[in-house]
Amino acid sequence: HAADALRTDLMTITRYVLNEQSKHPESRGDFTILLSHIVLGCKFVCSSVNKAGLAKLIGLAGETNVQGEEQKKLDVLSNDVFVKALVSSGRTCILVSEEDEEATFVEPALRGRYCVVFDPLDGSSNIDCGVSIGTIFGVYMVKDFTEPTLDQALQPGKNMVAAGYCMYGSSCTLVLSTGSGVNGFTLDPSLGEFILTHPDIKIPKKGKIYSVNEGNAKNWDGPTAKYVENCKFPKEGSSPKSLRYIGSMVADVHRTLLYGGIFLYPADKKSPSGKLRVLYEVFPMSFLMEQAGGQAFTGKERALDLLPKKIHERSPIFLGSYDDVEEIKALYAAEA
Ligand code: AHM
Ligand code: MG
Repeated sequence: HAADALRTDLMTITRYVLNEQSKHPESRGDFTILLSHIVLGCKFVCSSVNKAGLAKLIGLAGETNVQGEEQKKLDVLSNDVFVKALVSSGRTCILVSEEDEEATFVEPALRGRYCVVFDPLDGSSNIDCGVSIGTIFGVYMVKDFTEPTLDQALQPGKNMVAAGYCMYGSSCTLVLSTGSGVNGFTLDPSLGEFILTHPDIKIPKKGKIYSVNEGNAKNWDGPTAKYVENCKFPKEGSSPKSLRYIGSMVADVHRTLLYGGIFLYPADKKSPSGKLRVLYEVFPMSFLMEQAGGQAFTGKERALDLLPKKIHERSPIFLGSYDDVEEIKALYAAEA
């Protein structure tokens, strides 16, 4: 009985990654260990996010510390947990977090061969009203980790060995790619384990949804404006697309991945490089999109080809279903 097997033969995320690794004889289990520390961070943030609305009301432990200081903000707390979990894994040498201005270089005794770039809690404007937020991460391999330097964190996205996000939504979902497809895992709160629920995610080739902050429209460039115009007033014979915009990249990208369509955070006159950060927002999401059969484009080039010069650099981004991104690429090509 297939259904019974699913209920009793649980494919946890650790088991899944161990299986994957056994295909690579050179692998020493380092990635599995690193991932289990990332997963720990996600579980912690999930539990904090779930309690966030109650913290003020019932005075959860930790709300005020012994010195009577106010509870740390959720994004700062999440960052502290991720940094400590990653350092203590003994598998990282450089960490780049949205929350920290400078990169963290791990002390020699705890160094390992991975560089992790992450946004511990993205979607800050949605925290206080209980709307979905998420964690985004990307992993690079560092050649010489005994002497880590900043440029080892400044590699193009195509060099990533893994990328993923965890969405704190109606359920807690972790989506991961280690470079051979995309898989989704859902946290079973009673077990405290992520279970494979969305094997081998493929994004529909074409979608019916576009996702963008249209409030910026007056400052858009020609191709972006034309694209969105086409979504609303398509050529005769095709129907208009639906607009969905949460304002949490993880939630907007997750929906795009599952339902198809396009997510845009374009450049505009006020922010000529857009808003989203290359290393820990644009790259991991672009990596997942390509692995799921979609595309990610900056308005000039394939997003994963970008070579960032600074750790907090921004880039415009258009990502999603293959055909939909093809359309915006054509509009930019026509203008060039
Ligand atoms: P944040 O890092 O301050 O949370 O900002 C990133 C978020 C993304 O999750 C989302 O895609 C975007 O900002 C929404 O921006 P806007 O409010 O300009 O539409
Ligand atoms: Mg962010």
